[in-house]
Amino acid sequence: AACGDGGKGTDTPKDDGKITLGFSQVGAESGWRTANTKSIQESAAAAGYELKFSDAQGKQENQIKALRSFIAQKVDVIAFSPVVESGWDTVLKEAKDAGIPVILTDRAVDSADKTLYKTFIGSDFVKEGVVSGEWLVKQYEGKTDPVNIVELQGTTGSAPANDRKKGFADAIAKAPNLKIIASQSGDFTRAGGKQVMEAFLKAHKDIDVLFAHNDDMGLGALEAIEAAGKKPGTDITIITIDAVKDGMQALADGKFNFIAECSPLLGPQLMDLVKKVKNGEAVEPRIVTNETTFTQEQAKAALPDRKY
Ligand code: GYE
Repeated sequence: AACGDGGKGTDTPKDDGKITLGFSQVGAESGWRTANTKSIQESAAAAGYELKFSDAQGKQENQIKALRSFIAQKVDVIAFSPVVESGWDTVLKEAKDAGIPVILTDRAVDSADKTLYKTFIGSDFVKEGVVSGEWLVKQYEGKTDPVNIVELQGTTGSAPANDRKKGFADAIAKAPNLKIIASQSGDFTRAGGKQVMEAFLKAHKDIDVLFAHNDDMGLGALEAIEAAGKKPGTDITIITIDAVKDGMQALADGKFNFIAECSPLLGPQLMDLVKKVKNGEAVEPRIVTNETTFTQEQAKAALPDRKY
């Protein structure tokens, strides 16, 4: 110990009682993600936590590296939004062995061992797909003509892509004339949505409906549809998920027809959970976000107060 420091030494990090949270984010692929990152950063600051924030740029290998670095740094709690569902058991076991509690935010993992994480906070993605499909079935109620649907899937292997696809397919199965004629990943980005929609429009002359797993891909698709000389929202019915500002604007403008909301504002609830698991308190294993749906009229009414 250096002279004059009371013999305490300076090489061990001092515990100032501040909670250190390591958070590994998916990336910055969409408006949803930007709002989610902001919510997490702002609420960590408001809670007085030290936030170690890491952006995985859409790659699972980067997330695994970030989690290992959080373990090495002995953070109090790790939270992350897993890019894809599978392949987490080994690193989650490492965190568990190090005695660091893990919270899943936004997206699920498919690990069979549920003791590898304390809780999972986020939306019910299957339900978002179901309400989207049910709305569409209702639009064609009493009609038997074939309805051709194209689908823009989210990131391959991600929980929201898997679950939204399933929920939507289950809901439209009730109307045999509603058929998905093409389905491909646009990776949750505007550029991806535009590119895949261009290919869909070239391959299929008779597209009635677009179901996009998020607003951003729908917004990208708008450009492709307009460039093909068609009117989005009229010639092609468009359903998306998220309800970020740009998506809500497109809905209010009549270019989208329906949005199932998915809330990115997980920060405040996450910070409460972080404190609880740090203190060894019991938490619910699954916390589902509250959300709604929007028609064009509802979007017009909601837009002025929309925060993101
Ligand atoms: O819907 C999409 C984002 O995991 C819920 O990821 C999230 C999804 C969201 O890129 O826009």
